[in-house]
Amino acid sequence: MTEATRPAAASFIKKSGPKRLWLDLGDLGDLVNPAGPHEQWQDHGLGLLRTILHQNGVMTDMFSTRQCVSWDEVRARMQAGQYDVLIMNVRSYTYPVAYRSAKIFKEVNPKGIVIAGGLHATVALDEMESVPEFDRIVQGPGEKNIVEIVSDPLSFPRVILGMGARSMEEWPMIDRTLWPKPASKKLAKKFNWPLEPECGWGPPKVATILTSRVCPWQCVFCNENSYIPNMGRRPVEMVIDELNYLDRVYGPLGSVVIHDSMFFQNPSWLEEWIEKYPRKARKAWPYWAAGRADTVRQWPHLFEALIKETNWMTVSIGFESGSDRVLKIINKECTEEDNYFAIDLLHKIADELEAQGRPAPVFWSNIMLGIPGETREDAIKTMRMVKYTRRIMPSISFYAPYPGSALGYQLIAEGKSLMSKENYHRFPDDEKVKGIDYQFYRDLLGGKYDDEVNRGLPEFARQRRSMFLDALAKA
Ligand code: B12
Ligand code: SF4
Repeated sequence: MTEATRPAAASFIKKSGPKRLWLDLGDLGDLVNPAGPHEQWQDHGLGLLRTILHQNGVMTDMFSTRQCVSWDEVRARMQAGQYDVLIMNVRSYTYPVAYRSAKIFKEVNPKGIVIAGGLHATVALDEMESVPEFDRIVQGPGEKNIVEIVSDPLSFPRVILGMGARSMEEWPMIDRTLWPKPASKKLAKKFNWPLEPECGWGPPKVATILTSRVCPWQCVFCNENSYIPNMGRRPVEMVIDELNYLDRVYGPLGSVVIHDSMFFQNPSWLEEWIEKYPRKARKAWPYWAAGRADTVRQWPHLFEALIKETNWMTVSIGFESGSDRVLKIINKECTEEDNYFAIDLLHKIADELEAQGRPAPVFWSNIMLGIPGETREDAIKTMRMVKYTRRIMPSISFYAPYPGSALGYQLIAEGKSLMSKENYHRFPDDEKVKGIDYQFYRDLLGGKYDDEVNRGLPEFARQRRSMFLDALAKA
């Protein structure tokens, strides 16, 4: 940062101390009249860091762009608060909102300081450095030095290396009342704040929770372990204690969403979960959590026990593709065979449970279309796999080249990404990569190629729906 753009320390600190705003980021109106259920999830980064700040006496106000219906409202709320410091957790998909908010903040208070941390600062530093409104940019995690950074940002250089905990055991329990509230009466009725609303994965009230931080695999569209430092998993007992606390204080809980990128890893932790969750939790609430097809095949007994004994009722698997060619392109390290093994195993378990009069688990199945290098035949095979899966909530998206991931960086460098700071992702069928025939994919999801998709499928699968446009998710 040049001296010309560096605000003088004395000019920003009021006698009463600086007034700080933590701005929760998301699309306008998502906490008023949401476009969908997933835009209502709360931000654990914000929750964790505000909890740490407040426990250390560094107070912040907070509102959310999701609580506002226009940029004028965001401006008016910033004006009314007379803030000196703006703090944000910026992910690539919230970068456009962060960028615009920082500009408005500086228009309202040119002497104010903007501190922007979060994953986007780690994966796209150049992009953030080129925006003069970001006074301090924090890369990496922040739990160990957020208090110092926010207390005295000007004593740090413009780009700061955040410090994280070695284990999630060191994280305090999030004070969920520090999360934004739903901003309309209609939404408030079913939101269950400070818990979260139902989204079709399990009954309300819903608690989202994290037990692990990083997935060790290296799929080229994701590779989060190349930019999120590894850390110890939260001990099983701490997870259960937190859920029991939430149930007692804000409950009754109906279900849980375990937001880990990869829940189904670390067999010894999972074995302890199987032993303790059904016994020590006030109720073995059904939950949503993520796994991989190859490890389901590697540890089928563990998979079955988790479903039957701990109520892992919504099994999220990133199948991504039904074609070995594409699975290789994306370095998924899973094969078509692994995918079909996992699908058949879940069918078997679900049939058994249903025969006993118990609810059957379903797949939340992540599927990507439009990966560079994918042929029409590959995409048709993928839709064939989707139709074959009997108990499925498909979540299909057009591949999006996020910075941080190997394939994302490559396509950005080649000038093929269509994602920009004005529009990282807005609508599910936004076109994200140059040279992809999106019309073919829309036709495929619209059922135009159903005859080809049906080829070789058993009768039960042929009879299933051929239109999947409604399953297209934001990515
Ligand atoms: C839970 C989750 C979701 C949830 C909820 C999101 C939410 N509201 O929080 C849902 C399911 C909705 C979701 C959806 C999507 N997600 Co998501 N999601 C995650 C996940 C698994 C965990 C996020 C989390 O809570 N982390 C834990 C908290 C504590 O970490 P954190 O927020 O990063 O904060 C830490 C640091 O960044 C830092 N920090 C943050 N802010 C600040 C500020 C200051 C001042 C300082 C000092 C430090 C600091 O300190 C914090 C503590 O260490 C991450 C992967 C991951 N392991 O993080 C992906 C991830 C964030 N998602 C990602 C993506 C791409 C998406 C989607 C676009 C679709 C998709 N491909 O998955 C959608 C779009 C969402 C939308 N709202 O439009 C990417 C983002 C990539 C990027 N470059 O930003 C990630 C990294 C996964 C991946 N590898 O692809 N997601
Ligand atoms: S896509 Fe899934 S398995 Fe692959 S690296 Fe990301 S979280 Fe891990």
